[in-house]
Amino acid sequence: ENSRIALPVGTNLDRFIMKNQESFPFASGELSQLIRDLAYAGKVVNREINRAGLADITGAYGADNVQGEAQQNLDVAANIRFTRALQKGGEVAAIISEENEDIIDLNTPSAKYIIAMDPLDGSSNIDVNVSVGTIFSIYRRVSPVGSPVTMEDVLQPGTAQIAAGYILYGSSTMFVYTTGKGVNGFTYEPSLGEYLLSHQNMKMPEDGTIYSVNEGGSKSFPQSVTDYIDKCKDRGYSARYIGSLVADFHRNLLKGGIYFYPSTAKAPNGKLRLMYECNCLAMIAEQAGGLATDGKQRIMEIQPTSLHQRVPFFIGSKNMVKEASEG
Ligand code: AHM
Ligand code: MG
Repeated sequence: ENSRIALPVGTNLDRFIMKNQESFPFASGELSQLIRDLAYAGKVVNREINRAGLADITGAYGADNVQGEAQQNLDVAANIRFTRALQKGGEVAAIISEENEDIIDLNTPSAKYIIAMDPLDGSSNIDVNVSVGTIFSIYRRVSPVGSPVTMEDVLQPGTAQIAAGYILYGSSTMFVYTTGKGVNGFTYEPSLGEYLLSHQNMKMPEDGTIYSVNEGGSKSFPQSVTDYIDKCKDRGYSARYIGSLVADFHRNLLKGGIYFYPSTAKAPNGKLRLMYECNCLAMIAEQAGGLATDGKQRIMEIQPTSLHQRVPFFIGSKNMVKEASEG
């Protein structure tokens, strides 16, 4: 099932991509370049995050993003960094981003790929020095190359992702991605400026003892969800909630656990966005042996109808997600 070439721990990301590109589903050189562009922009964003407490770039930007949330300077900076890197790289026809209401058409009609991304998720955590992340999905456009990008190109279900990944700006910075042949994690070595292979062929434990949910909303959770939380408590599970999706997911990926954000009175469809938060992590989870649902159906099979649509989200260790989703 995992046909990747085994490479020693410490192999750098560029070499890893090069050695494995023959197993990519499509024109390999272009997808390789695209992943390198994302990784590079991640280094730049990492540098800016590390300086956030020093440089005059923290705090509210004075504008709201499309969801009406206070936008932080670093959200804007990260959005610009990634967009610019992808524009220069030339492999991407369009981007959908949490920070932009409409499709960002890069005016490169001969490019084959579409990116959905949240350039800086959990950014309200930056001012308090807590981990944040970048989330990305890569699709191949469905309309003919050379023609203008269409809504159909961007509104593809998660099952159509050809690659997905995240960057976690944590106590170490990590780049974790999949092209559909397992999940590999690279840790950033800042003095070398390189991501080094540190977590090969990551597998999520099928069971776990961690549950991650903002229980402050539990008065309006569906009954099935409060029942599940009670079961977690009866079993003495640990509650862990950072409030940064990538960080919460990453911990559960390594240790075994479940993250969920169900519907609430405040957020009737849940809070998280299907296109650039849920699908990506769902692909990583499934590639690592885990599962992701909206409480009923597999996240990756949901046909998206709008760019910023929200869904209830249950993700993590297979058996835990099954139990929480059964209702
Ligand atoms: P954001 O995209 O505005 O940063 O919101 C997403 C974040 C996730 O990282 C996190 O899991 C969730 O919102 C936390 O929400 P809450 O504060 O309601 O628990
Ligand atoms: Mg987000």
